[in-house]
Amino acid sequence: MAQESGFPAMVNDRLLRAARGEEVDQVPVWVMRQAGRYLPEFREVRAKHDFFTMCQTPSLSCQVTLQPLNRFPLDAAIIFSDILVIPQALGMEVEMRPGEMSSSPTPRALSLNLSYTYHTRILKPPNMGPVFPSPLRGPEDLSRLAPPGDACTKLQYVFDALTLTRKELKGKATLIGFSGAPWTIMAYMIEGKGSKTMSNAKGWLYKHAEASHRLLKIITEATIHYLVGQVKAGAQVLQVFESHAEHLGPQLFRDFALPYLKQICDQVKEQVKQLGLPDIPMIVFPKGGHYALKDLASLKYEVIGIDWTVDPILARELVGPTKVLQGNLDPCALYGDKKSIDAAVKEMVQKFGRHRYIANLGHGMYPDMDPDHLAAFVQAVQKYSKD
Ligand code: 1CP
Repeated sequence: MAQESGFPAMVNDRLLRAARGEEVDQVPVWVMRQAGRYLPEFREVRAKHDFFTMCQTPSLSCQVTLQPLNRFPLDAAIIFSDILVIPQALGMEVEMRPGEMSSSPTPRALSLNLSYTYHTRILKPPNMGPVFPSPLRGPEDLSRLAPPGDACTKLQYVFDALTLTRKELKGKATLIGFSGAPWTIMAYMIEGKGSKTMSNAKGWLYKHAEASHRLLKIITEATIHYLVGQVKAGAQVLQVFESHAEHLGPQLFRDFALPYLKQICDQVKEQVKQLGLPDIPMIVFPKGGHYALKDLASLKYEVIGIDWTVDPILARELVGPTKVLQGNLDPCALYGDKKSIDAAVKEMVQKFGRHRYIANLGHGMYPDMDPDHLAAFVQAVQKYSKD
């Protein structure tokens, strides 16, 4: 097995093989947000540290990245970080604040940060969300941003976390690095937080098209440096999250998302080649972007992630026979009992088929999900996907 120097030999390269379109003994599986608040051991670490301190401390990032792998036989680890480290590196302030509560916990319960049960759902863990105290208000604010070429010097902590985690994984699973896609990052920089409509950010696309492209170029340049740095540091697969594709639609996507996603894939692959490193499989995940699957299949990303709103059979028709698909169980299916999870996974695996497929949820884990139900998901994938 080809091996870059300095890292342990791969004991399990199932996900890497599947991402390259090679045959595998069983379908590889990992899930988005597999490290997070649904795990008590994560909440324990998180109670002691601020979210971005965790991202910025390689030993903590490595520790929580490995937590789900200590519980479940997953084929990949995704480095614990956030897509919003790019706006931070471009000079913007981002805080993680408690957001909407799904029930109303008492302040005391919140300060204890632990008193809820999965079965009675007396209290759900608080959702935390990113907030930019000073979002971009208009094109004139672009002058506030640091040069994209310098941004990566501030992200050495992510590279250090990747190198440490790759060593600690001991070849038992593939290490995934990631970034946000330019439109998704732009949306946060302008909205200042999550938004149902993204109307401020979309307003820019219609009112300030030229400035929107300038901003997207800045983010794209920083992201290319960042992803190449991740590969140098030990990432074996890269996922680009276009989490807010649902807000665009075919034409806006073609104008403001696709060219930048293309540039990222082409440039990262080219620069990795120039560095003499092995070609790196890349995944693009356009959440809510069912309308863009055919366009995305024209890019060089080996893997296309789909959410649960797309039927796997239709997705296969749209992307053609050679792309690898990743996804796509509705995360909320994990609220069902283990029998229903098993049945849903059986149907999912049957629809995708066993090859050119990476099993995942259609989006991330939620904080109030039962880890045992994720175990049932992983077990079912393995049960129904063996050759
Ligand atoms: O296990 C893993 O998946 C690795 C860690 C990871 C990843 C890949 C985190 C930790 N964030 C991300 C990516 C990320 N961050 C995305 C893309 C994936 C997606 O679509 O969900 C997005 C959109 C963000 C931005 C973000 N960060 C949000 C969404 C806000 C919104 O309303 O739009 C939230 C809630 C966060 C915080 C966050 N990031 C990660 C965790 C564990 C958390 C929860 C906060 C905490 O624990 O305090």
